[in-house]
Amino acid sequence: MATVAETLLSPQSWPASLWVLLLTGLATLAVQVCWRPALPKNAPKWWKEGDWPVLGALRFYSQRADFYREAISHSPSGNFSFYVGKKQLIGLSGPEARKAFFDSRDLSLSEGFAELSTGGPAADRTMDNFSAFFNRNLIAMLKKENFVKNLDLMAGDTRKACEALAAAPPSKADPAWKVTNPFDSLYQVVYQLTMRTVGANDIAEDPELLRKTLSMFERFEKYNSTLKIVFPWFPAPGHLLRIYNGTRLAMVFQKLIDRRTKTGKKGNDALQYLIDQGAGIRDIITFQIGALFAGQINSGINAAWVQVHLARNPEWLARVRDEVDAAVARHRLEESQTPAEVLSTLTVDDWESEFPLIDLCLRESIRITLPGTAFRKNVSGRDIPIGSTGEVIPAGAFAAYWPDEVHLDENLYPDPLRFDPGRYFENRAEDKKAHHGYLGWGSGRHPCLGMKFAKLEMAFITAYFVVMFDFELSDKDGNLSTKAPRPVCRNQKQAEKPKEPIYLRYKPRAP
Ligand code: HEM
Ligand SMILES: *[C@@H]1O[C@H](CO)[C@@H](O)[C@H](O)[C@H]1NC(C)=O
Ligand SMILES: *[C@@H]1O[C@H](CO)[C@@H](O)[C@H](O)[C@H]1NC(C)=O
Ligand SMILES: *[C@@H]1O[C@H](CO)[C@@H](O)[C@H](O)[C@H]1NC(C)=O
Ligand SMILES: *[C@@H]1O[C@H](CO)[C@@H](O)[C@H](O)[C@H]1NC(C)=O
Ligand SMILES: CC(=O)N[C@H]1CO[C@H](CO)[C@@H](O)[C@@H]1O
Ligand SMILES: CC(=O)N[C@H]1CO[C@H](CO)[C@@H](O)[C@@H]1O
Repeated sequence: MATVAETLLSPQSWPASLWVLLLTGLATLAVQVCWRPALPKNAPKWWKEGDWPVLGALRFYSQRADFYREAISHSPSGNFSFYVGKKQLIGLSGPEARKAFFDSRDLSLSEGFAELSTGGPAADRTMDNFSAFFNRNLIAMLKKENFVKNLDLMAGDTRKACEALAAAPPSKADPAWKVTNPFDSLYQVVYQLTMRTVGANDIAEDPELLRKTLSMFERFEKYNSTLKIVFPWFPAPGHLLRIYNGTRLAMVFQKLIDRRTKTGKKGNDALQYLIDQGAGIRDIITFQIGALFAGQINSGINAAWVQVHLARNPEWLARVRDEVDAAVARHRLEESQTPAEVLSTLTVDDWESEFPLIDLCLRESIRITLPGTAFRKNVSGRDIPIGSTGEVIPAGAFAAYWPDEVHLDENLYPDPLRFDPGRYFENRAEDKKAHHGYLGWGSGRHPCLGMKFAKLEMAFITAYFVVMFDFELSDKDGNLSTKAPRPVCRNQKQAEKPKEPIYLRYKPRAP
C-alpha cells in the first residue's frame, strides 16, 4: 500500500474522494474570503462607486473626504452603505443621523475604532472589558487632584522647554532670529506632559528615554495597514512592522515595571497607579500605548497649529498676549519677577479660568485641523433606526460620521477655513447654531475624556510661548515667510503633522 506521502506527491493517482475534499476545501476558503453578507433591505442604499470585489471601498481609506462627499451627494437620503472587506459600513449625514450617531447607547466607540482604524480583531467580550478598564483608569489619572499634584512639574517642563528654545543657536538667514518646527518642538513638550500624566515619570524625566520612546511611538503609529483592516486575519507586512515597533515600546514599560518590582522602589505616577491596582502586565502595557494614542496625537498637533495660527493672525496674537500679560500682572508679587517666573506661581484654578481666549484658539484650531471620520459599531443585537427615515444601522454593522459636514459648513461657520476664534463669542455662537454643531471634543455619549488635560497643556504651552517670544512664519533657515501654510488635507484619516514642514522663527520678546 502506498504511504500517505507517496499518495500526496502523485495527484494523478488521487482517489476521487480526495479531489472532492480538496476542491470543497478550496471553495469553502474562497467563499469565506470573497463572500460578503448582503445588506438588509432597510439599510441605506449601497454606494458602489469605487467598490472592489472582495476588498470593498478602498477609496474610503485613500481619499476619505472625497469619497464621503460624493457618496452623500449621490444618495437619496444622504445616508449610504458600503463595504470594507466583509464589514458593512453605514455613512451618515444630516442632523437626524448625527443625533443617532452621537446619542445612541447601542453604538460602541471602542469596537468601531479598533476594527476600522487599526484593523484589530472583531471584538469579543474581553475587548469590551478592556475598554471599561481603560476609561476607568484614564478618568482616575485625569482627575483634578492629579493636576494639582503635578502642576509644578508640568509647568516646569513647559518653561524649561521654552528656555531651551531661547538658548538654541541662531538661524542661518538672520542671527537675530532662531528657528523651530513646532510640530517637533512643541509636540515633544506635549509628549513629556502626557508621559507625566498618564505614563511614567522615569520616562518624562529622562530626555534620552523621551526621545527614544517618542520615536518608537511615532513609528508604531505610522505603520498602519489598510490590508489588515480589510482582512483582519492577514499578517500584512505593514502590520508586522507596527507590531514590532509597538513591542519595542512595550519592552521599555516592561523594564520599568520589572525594575520597580525588583527594587521595591515605587514611582509616584500613573504607571504606579496601575501596578498598585493589581492590573496585569498586558493590560498595563496596552493601556500605556492606548493612552498615548488618545493623548498625544491631537494635543501635540494642535499645540503646534495654535502657534502657527497666531503667527498668521497678528490681531489674535495681540489679544492672547494681552490675556497672558494681564494674568501675569495680576499675579506678580515682585517687580523683579520675569513673566515666566510669575506664570510658574499660578494654581490649577488660575490656569483653568484665566485663559479663555487660548481655549477659543484651541477650539478653532481643532475645528480646522481634525479631518477624518468617527466610527461606531452596532453592538446592540438590534437594527438601529436612523432617525425617522425608516433606514437602519444593521446589527453588527459600523456607522461612520464625517465631522467636516458640520465643521466646514458655511451655513454654520461662514468662511469655514478662516481662523476666527471670535466665532464662539456669545454674540455669534456659531457652534451652537445646530445640535451637535461642534464635534471637536466629541459630543453626546462619548465626550473626550482628556479635554481638561488637553486645555491645561495648551494653556501652559501657549502662555509661556507668547509671553517669552515674538514669532512669525519662516523657512527652515529663518527667512521670513509670507506664504500661507498649506491647509490640512481633508482626505487625511486623522490629524497628522503637515507633510510640508512649517517653521516659526522666534526671538526674545521685545520689552
Ligand atoms: C486637542 C486634543 C484633543 C482632541 C481634539 C480630542 C478629541 C476627541 C474627540 C473628537 C473624541 C470623540 C471621538 C468620537 O466621537 O469618536 C475624543 C474622545 C476621547 N478622547 Fe480626546 N481629544 C484630545 C485630547 C485627549 C487627551 C489628552 C486624552 C487623554 C489623555 C483624550 C482621551 C480621549 C478618550 C479616552 C476618548 C474616548 C471617550 C469614549 O470612549 O467615550 N483625548 N477626543
Ligand atoms: C440620513 O438619515 C436621517 C435619518 O432620518 C435623515 O434624517 C437625514 O436627513 C439623512 N441625511 C440626509 C442628508 O438626508
Ligand atoms: C475582564 O474580565 C475578567 C472576568 O470577568 C476579569 O477577571 C479581568 O480582570 C477583566 N480584565 C480587565 C482588564 O478588567
Ligand atoms: C534664506 O536664507 C539662506 C541662508 O541665509 C539664504 O542662503 C537664502 O538665500 C535665503 N533664501 C531666501 C529666499 O531669501
Ligand atoms: C519599525 O519599523 C520600521 C520599519 O523600520 C523599521 O525600519 C524599524 O527598524 C522598526 N523598528 C523600529 C520599530 O524601530
Ligand atoms: C489604513 C491606513 O490608515 N493607511 C494609511 C497608513 O499611513 C499611510 C501614510 O501615512 C497612509 O497613506 C495610509 O492611507
Ligand atoms: C441595531 C443593530 O445594528 N443591531 C444589531 C447590532 O449588532 C448585533 C450583533 O452584531 C446584531 O445582532 C443586532 O441586530
